[in-house]
Amino acid sequence: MATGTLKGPGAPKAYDGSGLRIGIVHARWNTKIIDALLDGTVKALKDSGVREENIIVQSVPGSWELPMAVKQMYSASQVQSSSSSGIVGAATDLLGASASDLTNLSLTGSSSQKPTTTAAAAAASSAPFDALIAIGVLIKGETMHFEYIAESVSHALMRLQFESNVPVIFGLLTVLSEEQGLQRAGIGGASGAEGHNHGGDWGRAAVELGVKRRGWV
Ligand code: DLZ
Repeated sequence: MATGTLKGPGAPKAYDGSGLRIGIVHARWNTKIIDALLDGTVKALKDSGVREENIIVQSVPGSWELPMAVKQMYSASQVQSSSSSGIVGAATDLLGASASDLTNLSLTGSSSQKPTTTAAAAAASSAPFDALIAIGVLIKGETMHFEYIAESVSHALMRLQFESNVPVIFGLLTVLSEEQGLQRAGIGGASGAEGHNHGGDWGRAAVELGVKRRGWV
């Protein structure tokens, strides 16, 4: 993002994310926009030093499912980290995946999830997440659907971070048109303007909050 503009979080300060473990949950609705946002988020995490094997990506059908997935993902990582003797497999989450399923899903860069091979998973940290990022794109339609989902998901994600004491980055775009969504994913639309990929801001916010959570000094 250009510095000196009115909007945005200001010139990014570089935080070292090399010791962090970050979870991303993204919805699959509005896939083209989601894919670009996910790419932007992951790139920012990597640029901040977060190791690829410590970026865990999970997907859910739509934005409505994000809060439950964030909650389950964090719980699973806690179980895994506190387990030294293989109890992990017993921690089946409400979405139908076990803790090990969730933590072994690593980078795909696309909304079609594929589990990684065990090589990356083996090298991965098993610490609880330092921050989680929830990514979704809600496009307003002709019914009240948008309002109900936007409001309840926002409240649920806010509540989750207070209850878990883990930062949950708000990567939910609530836009009035597809064009607005494309622009906020940095891939433009019919207007030709490229826009700005908000995923980059979310990745950097996760690293900043993850680092600060370890000690606000
Ligand atoms: C049903 C629906 C609609 C109409 N629109 C969106 C949307 O714009 N963005 C999104 O992420 N999800 C949408 N969904 C799906 C719901 O979030 C949810 O997945 C379903 O209602 C099933 O619970």
